Amino acid sequence: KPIFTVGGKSFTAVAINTAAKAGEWIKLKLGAHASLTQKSTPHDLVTEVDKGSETMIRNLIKTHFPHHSILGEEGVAPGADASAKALQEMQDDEYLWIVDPIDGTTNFVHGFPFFSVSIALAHRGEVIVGVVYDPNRDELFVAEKGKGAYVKGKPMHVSGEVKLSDALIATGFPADSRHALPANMKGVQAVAPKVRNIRVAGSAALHLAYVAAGRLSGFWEIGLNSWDIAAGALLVREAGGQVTDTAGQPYTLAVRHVLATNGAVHGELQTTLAEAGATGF
Ligand code: 2AM
Ligand code: CA
Ligand code: CA
Ligand code: CA
Repeated sequence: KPIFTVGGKSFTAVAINTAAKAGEWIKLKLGAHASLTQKSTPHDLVTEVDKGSETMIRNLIKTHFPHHSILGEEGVAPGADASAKALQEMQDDEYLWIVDPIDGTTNFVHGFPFFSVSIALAHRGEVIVGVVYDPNRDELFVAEKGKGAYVKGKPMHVSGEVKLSDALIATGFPADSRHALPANMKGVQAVAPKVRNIRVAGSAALHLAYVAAGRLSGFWEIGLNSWDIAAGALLVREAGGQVTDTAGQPYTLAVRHVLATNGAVHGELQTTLAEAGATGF
């Protein structure tokens, strides 16, 4: 079934095995009081487990595809500028793996069981494989471009709500909240009265996987990086949903303000964010 192969080796199989191995290891480390360091701010944390997971993922990918490029969160200096620059330098590479070794580090640190491993493979800037693994529920979300999206091997599809008033919408407050918080508050204030309810669970990649699986009608978050979004964006698209930036422009790897929905509520949610001045900061 997997289509994208080199020398008989499936990209997707490597992505799946790598995410599963890293995720199982992370779960073993949960509650083990990994040593904690601050990155850019007191809200921006990294643990030895983030770094260990990224090293494991890099080594596994390199074993199979030594000539591919790898962009991973913990391999880049903290801050949006360094992240954008690293992406810019690598985004035109033939094969680029985009890795978030733990998406939801704050949750991991607190033992709140909502975090994931996110691995995407881009071919000349276009995502062709996306895998998000939730070790707490042992749920693996997989998509290949043009081949659909799957959770635990079963096809998944976005939800059917057509009205915002029937929609369950997630958002996120990235650790860079000093800059993003005013827009976050404006967004929540405008969206909350129009939807069934809002969730803020702390892993952008897993929120996107939940949109793909039909468990959320939509998700938006501003101030993210390529590794938070790349795999999840393909999941949503291949599950029949829509992914743009918060201004409604097409998704690319450079998008930092993301809007992903079941498609039906996309326009209304985008307009609501735009009218509230909540599409960025
Ligand atoms: P992380 O856990 O991999 O850091 C939560 O709202 C989302 O924001 C998570 O996906 C989280 O990813 C991300 N995030 C955390 N700190 C961030 C920062 N300083 N800048 C941008 N995004 C961040
Ligand atoms: Ca982080
Ligand atoms: Ca992340
Ligand atoms: Ca991370």
